[in-house]
Amino acid sequence: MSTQPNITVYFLGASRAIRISFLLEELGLPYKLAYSNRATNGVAPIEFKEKIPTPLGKSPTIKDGDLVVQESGAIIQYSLETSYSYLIDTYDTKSNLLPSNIPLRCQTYEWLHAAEGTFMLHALAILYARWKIPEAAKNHLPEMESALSGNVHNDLNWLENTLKRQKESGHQYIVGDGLTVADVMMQFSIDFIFTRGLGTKGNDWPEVKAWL
Ligand SMILES: N[C@@H](CCC(=O)N[C@@H](CS)C(=O)NCC(=O)O)C(=O)O
Repeated sequence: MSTQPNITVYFLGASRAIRISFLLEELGLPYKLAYSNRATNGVAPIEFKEKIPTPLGKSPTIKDGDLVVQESGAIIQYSLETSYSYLIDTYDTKSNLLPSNIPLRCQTYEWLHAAEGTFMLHALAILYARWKIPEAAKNHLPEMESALSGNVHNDLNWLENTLKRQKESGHQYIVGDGLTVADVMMQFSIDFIFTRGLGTKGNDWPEVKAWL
C-alpha cells in the first residue's frame, strides 16, 4: 500500500471499470489507464487479459504500487476506507461519498453489494441464457426470460421505491442527501440492465430512469 496514489486502472471498454473511473474522478485522484477496447465479438482481447495481474484477468482491476485489487466493490471500499480515506477530507468535502452516519453508511453498503450480488446476478442469469441456450431450445427462450425476470422486477421495484421516498424528502440520489458510492456502483448495473432489456419487459421504472 503506498501513501501517495500510484493507481493504474485496467479498464476494458464498456465494463464495470466505469465505476472506478467515476469514483476516482469524484475523489479527484490521479490515475493511469491500461485501456483496451473489446474485440469485435464483444469479449476482452486475450493480450489485454494477460496483462491484468489477477487469476481471472477481469476488469476492473487496479494496481496501486505493489498492491493489486480486483472486484469493483472491493476497489471502491479500498479507495474509500484505507490508504485514501484522507482524500475524502481533502477532496470530498461536499458530496460525502461514504456517509459517516451509521444507518446511512449501512444503506450505502447494502447498495454497494446489491449492485453485483443482486442486480447483476439476476440480470446475468438472463444474459447467459441468451448466450448459452442450445439452438434446439431457442424457441423456449422467451418463456425462460419471463420466468427469470421476476427477480429483476423485484430488484428494480426496490430501487424505484427507494428513489420515490428519497424524492419525497427532496433528495435525488439513492442514499442520504448527495452522491454516494451506492450511486457509483448501481449506475453501471442499471445501465447494463436497461440497455440490454434484461428482464425489464412489462414494467416501467420512471424514478430509476430519471436517476440514471
Ligand atoms: N464482480 C466483478 C465482475 C468483473 C467482470 O466480470 N468484468 C467483466 C467486464 S464488466 C470482464 O472483465 N469481462 C471480460 C472477461 O471476462 O474476459 C466486479 O464487480 O468487478
